Amino acid sequence: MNEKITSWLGEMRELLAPTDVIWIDGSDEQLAEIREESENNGEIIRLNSEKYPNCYLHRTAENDVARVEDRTFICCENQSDAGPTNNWVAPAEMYEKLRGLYKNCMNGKPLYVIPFLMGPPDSRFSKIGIQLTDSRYVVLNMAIMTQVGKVATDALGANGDFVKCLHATADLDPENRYICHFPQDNTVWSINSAYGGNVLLSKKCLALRLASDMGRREGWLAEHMLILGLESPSGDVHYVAAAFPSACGKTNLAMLIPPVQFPGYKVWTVGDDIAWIRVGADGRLWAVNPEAGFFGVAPLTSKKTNPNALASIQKNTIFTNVALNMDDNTPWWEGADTPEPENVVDWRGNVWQNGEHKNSDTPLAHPNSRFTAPISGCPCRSTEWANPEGVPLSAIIFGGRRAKTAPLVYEAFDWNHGVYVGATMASETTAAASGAVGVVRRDPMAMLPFCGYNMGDYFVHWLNMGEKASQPPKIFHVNWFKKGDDGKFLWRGFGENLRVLLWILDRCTNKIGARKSAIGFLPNKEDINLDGLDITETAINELLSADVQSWREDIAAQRKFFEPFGEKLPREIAEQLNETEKMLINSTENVGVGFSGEYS
Ligand code: SAT
Ligand code: MN
Repeated sequence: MNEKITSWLGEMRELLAPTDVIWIDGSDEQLAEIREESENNGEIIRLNSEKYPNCYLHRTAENDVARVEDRTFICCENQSDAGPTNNWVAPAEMYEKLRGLYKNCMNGKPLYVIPFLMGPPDSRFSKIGIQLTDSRYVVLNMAIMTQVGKVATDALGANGDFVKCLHATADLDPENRYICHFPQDNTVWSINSAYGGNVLLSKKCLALRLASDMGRREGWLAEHMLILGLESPSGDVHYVAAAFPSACGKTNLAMLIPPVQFPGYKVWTVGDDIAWIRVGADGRLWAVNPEAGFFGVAPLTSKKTNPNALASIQKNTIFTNVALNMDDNTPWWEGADTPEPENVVDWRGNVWQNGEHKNSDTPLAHPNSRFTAPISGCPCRSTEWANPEGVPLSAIIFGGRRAKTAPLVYEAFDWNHGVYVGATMASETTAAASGAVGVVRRDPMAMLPFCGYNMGDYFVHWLNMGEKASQPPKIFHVNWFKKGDDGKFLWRGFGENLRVLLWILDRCTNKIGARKSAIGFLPNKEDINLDGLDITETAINELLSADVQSWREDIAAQRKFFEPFGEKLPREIAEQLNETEKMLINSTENVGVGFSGEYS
């Protein structure tokens, strides 16, 4: 037994006062037993065993349905190390406050101890955590999202280090809900929530907030990115990592099915949410997905939008806050393939019979309802998921939801310009976090809620990674969500996004040119394959250009966002911003952004 575990566990037992301690060994028998207990206690509902074998539904408290960014803290010694975008409290003060809340909170309940491994076994990328929790729902989710039990304890050995993760449901009091990170102690403490990213501490807490900080110290990156492999008809596979904010389509892009006009192309999913990225011996960037499952957004998942995700969630899946079709005991959500059920229980547990919900405009499934499904059940999973070396990246893509400003796709001039493009990303907010939806906010590299240290230092670290990599990937920006004057999306998205991925890879392999503009390289229209796509000339022109006026306004917003970083904002980023502004001033209003006619 690893002594560090014994002493930590002793201390935690004393604090939490559970009745019992149960080690999760990862065996099917043990997990089946926990599922049965949860079912008997009403914590999960077993779904139709024929249509959805080994699938369950769980409902959270109504006030506990998304990440809570305002209750999430980085507790390092100096506030300046957390930076202006993180909530901060000094570690001693936060520990003391939380100890009061945790004191005896597991009275009458067992404590589950979940050793978990993130990343392929025997890989320099991988990390180990141990999560303590009183929630069986958390145990069952962690067993899907990570590799739990023996595989983790074996990797840990007698002396290995691990991230100490503590979660307690307590009484779900939103006023005392805290998600706290202590980077100096490799520790996460979460209390008074039982929802997703707040409590599956492997995910945003370890794999992004703490890992980003470890990555800075150890020379690698922990990013909020999907990883996919795009296979061409000749059989070559190129890998791409893409960062979009939560609920902006990472899972859909990672599992894309090419349109019929592209026979022989195939997308392989390595990951849908998180990438750990290191410089390889060959000077390229190599990435692994540290997770073993998907925690995806259910609404709008259908045969049309994402058949691979749909296939992945037919078995061994936990659904959270979706609706329940009472007639056949199956899950349902807005945007599903089947029509709204006549007799249905909504995500809150309210029953609607004989079609009576059809007169209501409240959604049946929560907009942030989720599925937790193992990657092993995904028809397009990449065999490279388990490769201890990871996969080499040809391109990095940033993107967000922007109704107006950003074009469908553009390419950064070089690595440093790409870091500036990532640092100035913005997106309309979604239901994945509590708070207003649809408001544009700046979200650098889609990491605003997940960077565990000062984002100014984070930009420096990104710039340094480009220096260390002699063959860094090219950097791009995409926006699937641009709207026309009629308020409708200009681009169909989903499978059609392959057309953009192919343009990106053609740029990476230097097959085609592009137009140089103030914001980056824009595609020549003829280089994006639009075969069989029903799209007007006006729409495509609109998609492939950017409006100078709204970019100038965006520059002002970028400056405002960077202000609080003060000295921490790297000079390179400030210079890129000034340079872009200058080029925009020289651009004429009518021709879009600086169509200088230059080619690259
Ligand atoms: O709830 S999670 O943080 O895991 C999902 C997300 O916001 O990306
Ligand atoms: Mn995410």
